[in-house]
Amino acid sequence: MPAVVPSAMLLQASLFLHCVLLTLGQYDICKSLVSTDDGPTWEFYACQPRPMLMKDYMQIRVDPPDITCGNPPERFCTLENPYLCSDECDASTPDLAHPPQLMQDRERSGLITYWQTVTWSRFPEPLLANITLSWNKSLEVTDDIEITFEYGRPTIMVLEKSLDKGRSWQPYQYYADDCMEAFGMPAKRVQDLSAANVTRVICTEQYSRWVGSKNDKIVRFEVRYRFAIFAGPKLLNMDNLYTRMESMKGLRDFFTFTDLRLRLLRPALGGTYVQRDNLLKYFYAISNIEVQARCKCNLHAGQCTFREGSLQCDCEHNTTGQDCARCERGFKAKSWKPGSYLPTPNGSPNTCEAAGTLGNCECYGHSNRCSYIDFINIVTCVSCKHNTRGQNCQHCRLGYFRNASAELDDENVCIECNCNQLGSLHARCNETGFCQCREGTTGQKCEDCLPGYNWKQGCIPNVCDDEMLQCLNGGTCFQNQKCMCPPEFKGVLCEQLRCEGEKGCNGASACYLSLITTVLCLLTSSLLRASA
Ligand SMILES: *[C@@H]1O[C@H](CO)[C@@H](O)[C@H](O)[C@H]1NC(C)=O
Ligand SMILES: *[C@@H]1O[C@H](CO)[C@@H](O)[C@H](O)[C@H]1NC(C)=O
Ligand SMILES: *[C@@H]1O[C@H](CO)[C@@H](O)[C@H](O)[C@H]1NC(C)=O
Ligand SMILES: *[C@@H]1O[C@H](CO)[C@@H](O)[C@H](O)[C@H]1NC(C)=O
Ligand SMILES: *[C@@H]1O[C@H](CO)[C@@H](O)[C@H](O)[C@H]1NC(C)=O
Ligand SMILES: *[C@@H]1O[C@H](CO)[C@@H](O)[C@H](O)[C@H]1NC(C)=O
Ligand SMILES: [Ca+2]
Repeated sequence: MPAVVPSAMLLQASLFLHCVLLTLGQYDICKSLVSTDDGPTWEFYACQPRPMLMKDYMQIRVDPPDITCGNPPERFCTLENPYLCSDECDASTPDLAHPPQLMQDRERSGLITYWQTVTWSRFPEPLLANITLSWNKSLEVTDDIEITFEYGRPTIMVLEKSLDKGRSWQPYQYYADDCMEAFGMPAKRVQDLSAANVTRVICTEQYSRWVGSKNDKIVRFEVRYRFAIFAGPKLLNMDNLYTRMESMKGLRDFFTFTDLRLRLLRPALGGTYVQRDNLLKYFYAISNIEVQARCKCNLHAGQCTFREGSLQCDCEHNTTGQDCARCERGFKAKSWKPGSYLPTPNGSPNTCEAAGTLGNCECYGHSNRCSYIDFINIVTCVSCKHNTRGQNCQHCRLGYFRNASAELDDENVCIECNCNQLGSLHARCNETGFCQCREGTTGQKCEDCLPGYNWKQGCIPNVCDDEMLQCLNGGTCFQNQKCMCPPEFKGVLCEQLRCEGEKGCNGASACYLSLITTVLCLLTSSLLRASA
């Protein structure tokens, strides 16, 4: 059957091609020169750098700093044979030292090298250590993260990640030999996740149980299983994964980080309880941390290189920045957008465009649309974003003011005035962010009261206080609005006597309230009247 042969060969050839494409990776070219009727022109595609072994670029920090063994030199034993305690850790002897960088070295000689902690001699105080891995660059993990433990895997640990270079952290996965006991979480396996809950943070018992220190040394953060939910068990259908990354909120971010942190909370115990008579067999030792990832370049770079101490995307499409997250100067006719995996297979580059390509209208990156207004013959930006307004989105909207330290094309160029509604006359503020205040009100946002005023849904003048408007004759000031007078006084500041008689208190002199003085008082008054 000669006819079959070519088609089988074709199939083989196409399979081969498929494999080549897979190893090359999709989206790996950003542009190509194509010939058209008008001569050769550039065509642009969404592109991303290849995965790399990120342990070559990571900064390791171990906390607390004195957790590394060997200073002073220390003996340790093994879980399998607790009577075999000959090994020594000594930081001052290169052959016996176990510094943190042995977690990322390449073990060319075949000799396993590892970082090791002090032993748990302070039991029952917990033996805690944090290992922080930093790249100073957003990365997208592309394969399982693998941490290799010598002498047994921890019985409790947490993997955390940061998306903002270590400013904030979130848990990535919990590990324990008993998830319920350690974290109050039911034990799950990544294999049990589905499309609906693929980004769920779980606790797993798969990598913490005692199986002997030599049998299974690896603690894994399973990326391939999670990819397989969309791309199939052999990850052949990556297009489907990429499509989901575009549409499913949080999916891309789930695989993104700038830093990782291992929180080691309890060492391997050898499958039983802690034996207090030999604490020299409890410690942590890590020989390798494998992180395969690609630089996050927002689909605007096909390469990522190590420059000036950090990984940087080699940005195309006239974008710039460590992650290609901005348009280059002079290319801000439209606002920046990440490239898109869609439509497959080449995606959309969403290139930044030179000011001028949209009918000479510069919008400083705050608008993607211009419109020609016929009767006044101008081109103007439409729907300016980032709280800007104006023909070129060059002004700030009402209620916002210009950020003096930001360029006109910065997303943060307009800052909200944030005038206090009760204290200010309106929502506008001047160029330095000062609002216009109502009477008695002060402060940049009109949120404070001048002396002699107090805040009560706006500043209202004081009736009394402890300084200028003191209550007299022993009265006390109630909430700056009322003098509480003793029974015999009245008036706003308790300045007047409250008399029982009808007329006695009209005069300037004070009258006394006894019967006799009332009589005297009446007499004096009538005398005065008579003499007048
Ligand atoms: C490890 O980091 C956590 C924060 O994620 C912190 O609360 C803890 O104190 C650190 N532990 C050590 C031993 O430094
Ligand atoms: C991190 O990367 C940024 C951007 O490339 C750079 O400006 C900064 O100096 C780097 N920081 C460190 C600690 O390397
Ligand atoms: C995820 O969803 C599947 C069913 O869709 C369920 O069996 C599994 O338990 C869920 N996993 C978690 C961690 O909630
Ligand atoms: C930047 O834009 C210019 C003009 O549109 C174009 O010729 C050039 O190829 C672009 N550069 C890149 C790296 O895309
Ligand atoms: C002003 O702009 C600078 C530069 O972009 C930015 O770092 C800062 O956060 C902005 N200020 C405010 C209050 O938004
Ligand atoms: C804004 O108002 C404040 C307070 O009235 C004033 O000190 C400042 O000079 C004003 N700034 C400008 C630019 O007018
Ligand atoms: Ca090593």
